[in-house]
Amino acid sequence: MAQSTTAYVGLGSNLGDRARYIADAVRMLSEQPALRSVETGDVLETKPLGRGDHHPYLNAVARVRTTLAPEDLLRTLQRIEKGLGRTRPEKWAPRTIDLDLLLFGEDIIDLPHLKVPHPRMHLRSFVLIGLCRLDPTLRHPVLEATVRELAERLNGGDFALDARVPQLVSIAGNIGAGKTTLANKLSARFGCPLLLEPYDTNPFMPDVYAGRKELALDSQLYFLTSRIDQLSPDSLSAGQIVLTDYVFDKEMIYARRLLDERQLELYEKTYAPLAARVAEPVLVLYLRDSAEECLQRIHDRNRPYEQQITLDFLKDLAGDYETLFDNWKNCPVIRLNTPNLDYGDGNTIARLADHLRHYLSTESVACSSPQVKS
Ligand code: A4P
Ligand code: MG
Repeated sequence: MAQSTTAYVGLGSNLGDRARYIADAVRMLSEQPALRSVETGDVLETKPLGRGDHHPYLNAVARVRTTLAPEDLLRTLQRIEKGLGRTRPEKWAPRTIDLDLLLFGEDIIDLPHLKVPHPRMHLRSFVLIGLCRLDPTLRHPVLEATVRELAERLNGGDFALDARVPQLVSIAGNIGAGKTTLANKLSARFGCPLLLEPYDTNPFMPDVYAGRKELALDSQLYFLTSRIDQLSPDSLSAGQIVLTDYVFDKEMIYARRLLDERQLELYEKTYAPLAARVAEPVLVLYLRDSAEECLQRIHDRNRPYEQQITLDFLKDLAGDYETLFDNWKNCPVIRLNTPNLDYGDGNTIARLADHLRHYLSTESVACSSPQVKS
């Protein structure tokens, strides 16, 4: 008897009687002699991704057991699409039904007409949530993460890759979490520019950490203006991978912690119009570690002005970062635990870089030779 495999199919409809097309497609899947145990999760209404002017979709995910080879399963899906009136006037045109092969066992397939896992599934909550309902422990064989972990990175959002914007990857996390070390390793791996925080050149910061609160506003404005320079649309090219060892939004976190009420009021007025002009990251890497470990690293690296930093301050910052990324809607966030990262092992960095590429548009990416700007 032919061996059977568990495969997952994404269903989408945004034309005509959408619920009917989804139900008919599920019925037609169940009627295929080579497909067994067809199960579907909930049908979700979703905003049209990539083409905001289109009608909303109904999306669902189905699990099937099949004895077909992956290419034959794709042909079966295309036959069902045709039977339900699917035409292909242009890419991403409204469709009565779209059937995508999401996963085929643990197979990785890279043929011109068939890519499995589906190359955009990890960017779509409506796919990942559907998969989670069927089996949250299911693993993505390329990204080496469960569908539940992949869904958590999206915070309920759906994302499309877009080569028209800078492919800005921001590394975020507490002081001493290892952001700059990771940023250096990844930029060497990608061969792409790295924008570093101007930590050592901020003339006010040592005094602020030493308790001179009246200079906190100057210090914050110094950071703000340098970040605006680094992240202004004039400094970055469309499609180019760029790394930063900070996330711009940390500015408000630090401002709220370090400024008094009057300073904060003035800062917020300056911040709002400038913040509207900076490039948004397409991906955040959020490095997490305990406040105790971060403090230990701060002591070990022994920058004189940082030695005043207290454990309580680091705990407060850690809480602020958690809140920021619990509510983050702008792009996927990959949470990494610093203790699990072996920076010395080239393989760890190579694998991480390979995974990250799936969150970036690599279409016509102009990646220049490595360069460091601060
Ligand atoms: N192909 C390659 N790999 C696969 C695969 N794993 N499964 C080839 C299915 N087909 C695969 O597909 C184009 C070609 O991809 C086929 O010839 C096939 O050999 P298509 O279905 O003809 O065209 P499409 O639908 O425009 O492309 P695709 O890849 O299905 O698009 P997507 O990525 O599914 O995007 N917004 C919401 N809210 N919900 C949606 O479902 N879908 C799209 C379409 C856009 N926005 C959406 C949704
Ligand atoms: Mg399709």
